Amino acid sequence: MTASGTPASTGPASVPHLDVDPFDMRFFADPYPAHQRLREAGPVVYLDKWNVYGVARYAEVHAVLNDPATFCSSRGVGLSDFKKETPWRPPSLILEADPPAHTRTRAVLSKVLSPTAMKQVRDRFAAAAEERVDALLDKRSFDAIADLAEAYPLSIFPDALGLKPEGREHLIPYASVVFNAFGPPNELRQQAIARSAPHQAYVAEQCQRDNLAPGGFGACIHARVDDGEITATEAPLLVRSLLSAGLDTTVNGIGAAVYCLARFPDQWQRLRDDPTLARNAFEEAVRFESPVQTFFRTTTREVELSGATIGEGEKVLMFLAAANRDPRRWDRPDSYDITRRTSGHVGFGSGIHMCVGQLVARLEGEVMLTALARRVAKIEITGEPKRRFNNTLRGLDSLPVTITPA
Ligand code: OVV
Repeated sequence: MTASGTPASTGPASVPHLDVDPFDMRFFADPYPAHQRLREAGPVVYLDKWNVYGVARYAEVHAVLNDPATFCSSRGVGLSDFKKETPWRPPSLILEADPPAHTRTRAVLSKVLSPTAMKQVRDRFAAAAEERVDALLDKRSFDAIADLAEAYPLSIFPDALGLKPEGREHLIPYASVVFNAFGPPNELRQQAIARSAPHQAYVAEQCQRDNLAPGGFGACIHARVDDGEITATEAPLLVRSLLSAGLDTTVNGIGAAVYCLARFPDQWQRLRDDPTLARNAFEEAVRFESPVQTFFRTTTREVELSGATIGEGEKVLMFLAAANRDPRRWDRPDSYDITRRTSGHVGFGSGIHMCVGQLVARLEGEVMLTALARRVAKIEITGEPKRRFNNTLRGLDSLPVTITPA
């Protein structure tokens, strides 16, 4: 049956067919009514626009994420099936890999971004957050995206990686290409890839061992070559993963948190009253806005999922953002509540591929929200927020605000 109740004429029977295009500008402008339709249509749906299965309920998104043998990543986590199409760039050795290949590369990045590594950078990250907030308090009125959500991660993450100062303007554009490329061959993806050459050239060069400062995350990855954990060919590609996934994601995570706190003054007041809530306020923003909206998996065999039969070699689109607001899983899912028990949200994924950089993201979010809570009395939105359109990332292009000192 289609969502309108008529029998489907093509495609798999027994699952509801929907005509929604989750990569359309109108969808991005307000995804929530469509997320509800997707969840309500059934546990598994079929999207005729792109010929893929979809899961939007928490239980099924969680189940797919936690069965990586059936729902694999090595055929790509975008719409493109690497078994049928040549990837636009050499595949990621961690994101686009399955066990056993994934296990070793994951262990390397997991160690490089470990709790111990966070201890080493914490004071620097916190001082930079305080400096940024002080500079913004001098301005009073600014763009919370360019001047805060982008400026703060740009002031710490490239240095933490060990990148040279020149060419850093390529970092966000490169990540934007990466996340657009997970989508279907729409205008966003095609334009992004068409213009990607200078960004790709920059990134490839910076991933080389000689271009990464000692002590940084990049040098730490290359150091694993010396004890034989990875090869000299693998190291630059693992550095590439940090350049791909480490910056634009936190830009949109911090942007989401500031946008939430600016829109919901009662939650801002609670954070001011108790700045130790900063880490959970950030986590709740990741649940509420889901900066990474979707990922795909590919089935390695015929599988039954919640009564639906999915054949081998099918793409399954996971709506992380819809799962994070599924009323079957969350009380008052559409409320931003900084004291909510956020654990279990899938904004960072779940299972063996769950965000390997999550401690970096949380550290950045925590220290920035702590600095804001301690120094700022009020955040007011003073102009129309503008949305940034990307096939995978959800966030704003601009958010005009005025802040008042505490
Ligand atoms: C999670 C993620 C997003 C984008 C790129 C990569 C990972 C990568 O490993 O390159």
